[in-house]
Amino acid sequence: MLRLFADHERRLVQDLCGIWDFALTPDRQTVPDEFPERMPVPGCYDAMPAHLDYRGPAAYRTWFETDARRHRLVFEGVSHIARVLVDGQPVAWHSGAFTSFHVDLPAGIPGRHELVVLVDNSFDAEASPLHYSYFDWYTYGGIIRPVALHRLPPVWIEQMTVQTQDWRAGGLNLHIAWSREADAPTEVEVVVLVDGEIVVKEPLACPEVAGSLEIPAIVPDPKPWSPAEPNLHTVQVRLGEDDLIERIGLRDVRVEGTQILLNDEPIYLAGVNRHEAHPQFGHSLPPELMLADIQWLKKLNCNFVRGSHYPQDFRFLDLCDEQGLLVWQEATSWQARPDHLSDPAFVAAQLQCIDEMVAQSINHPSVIMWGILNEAASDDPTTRPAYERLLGRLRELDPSRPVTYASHRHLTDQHFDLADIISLNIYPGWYFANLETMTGWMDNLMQGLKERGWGKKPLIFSEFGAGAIYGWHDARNGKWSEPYQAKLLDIALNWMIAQPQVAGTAIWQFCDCLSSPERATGRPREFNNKGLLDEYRRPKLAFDVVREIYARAIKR
Ligand code: ADA
Repeated sequence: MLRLFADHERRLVQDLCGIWDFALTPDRQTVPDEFPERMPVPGCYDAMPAHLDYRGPAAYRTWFETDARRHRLVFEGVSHIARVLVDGQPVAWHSGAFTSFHVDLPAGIPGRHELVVLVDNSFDAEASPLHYSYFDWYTYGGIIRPVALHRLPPVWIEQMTVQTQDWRAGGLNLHIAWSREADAPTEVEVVVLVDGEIVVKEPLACPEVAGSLEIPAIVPDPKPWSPAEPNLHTVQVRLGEDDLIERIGLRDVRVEGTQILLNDEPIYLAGVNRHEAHPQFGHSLPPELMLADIQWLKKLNCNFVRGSHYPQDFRFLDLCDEQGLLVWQEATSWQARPDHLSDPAFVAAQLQCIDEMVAQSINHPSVIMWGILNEAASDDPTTRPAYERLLGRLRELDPSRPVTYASHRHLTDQHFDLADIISLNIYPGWYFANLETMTGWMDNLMQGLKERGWGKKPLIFSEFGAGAIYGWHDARNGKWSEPYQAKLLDIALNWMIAQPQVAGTAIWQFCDCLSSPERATGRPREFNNKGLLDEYRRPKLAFDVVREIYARAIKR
């Protein structure tokens, strides 16, 4: 199962997901002689009973068939490092768990092929600069997202980006990148269908082996997309024998003063942070569970999810498009230090992650903003060039969405001028202050923001919360009890939704998730227990408290 809708009618796409052969390996170069085990793809080997908590390299193997055409293997996510071999030959290397990459197998090698993927979830800053053992979340290893085999015709579509020019009238601009075989025809027909209706039909001259074209198009019967009415339109481009279908939503998002406007109307973002994690499936949530998560979010009266702290699965975004949830899509990072941000290899890995994330999620109407560098050293002036570079890259790739970063440096932050939205992670009542003094602390924070001239942009409280062990109540109802968490969120949220500058809130967090062994002492059960639900999605007391407050907030 790949996209949650048919994204090709003409191109042949084979889903390679299933149970593959598997073996542990001594290093990430060696292909084992034997593959004695079996492993699900997608799946996380260190979430499976045979290899719980295993950190190290492993090998996966399967077979596929090709005819004489060019074929493309698409990997939607391999954590953290992947080395791909076809028929024993290395053909691709990729680092970074949560974005996709592909490898082309040239035309003219029909037959049955062996596919081996060497995967490594080790922490190795040189080979994999996005992942570190100190993170407050467990990065699982494996082929964590689907794998597919595409059969490419002589001229094929690389990518289509659909930009909404006019969300009311349905004006679109399509950017289509294509490639062709050296001996392919140098002219093909381009046809664009919107909701099944042909809106463009013209010849395309393709003298070069790769190129791109811009096509304006109009949606014949335009219906805007919003959380209340998530209307979707399909855009299909046919290029010679190839085609690609994208699902789009007509909507506009922009920032005006302290407000976030969706289709010209101010919107309050009532949200939570969500890790893509489950004790049994690791990062590889089955689509059934993704939909269940969305149903919990809807029950909670949420209209917003922050994808913490990495690009969320494309199938989750497909569901958010359908269900009308707004998403903050974030590049992979957690508490990067000044030495990271001044390291060219780290910045290059961030740029790669941003490029891949934007390319893969730009057509989702649910994605309304981009985020980078969760809780990095944004109070350190030496980190400014990195912020400028990464936020600049996002703006260059997609001028249509606001950009932000979640800061825990509060009044000492140096880079808020670079963001469209100010986002703050705060934990009063948990790491400091208490239930009585927390609103005083937050009043001072707001005052400080104003004094520094930062009161003029929208403000999102991108994290706040309290740990609660599922089921724990006692006479004192202190920290780690469900009532303490419920009370803290009651105080925090009621205070936040009353602040005019606050355009949104993302509670930390949707559900409990496994933390890393390095953080275990401050994390009972080795979990980050600040979920409104536990890791098996059982709601805690705070769930109903938040549900009631968010019902009011979304009408604010
Ligand atoms: C940070 C971080 C989260 C989580 C949280 C907490 O703000 O961004 O990933 O670790 O703190 O629970 O303390």
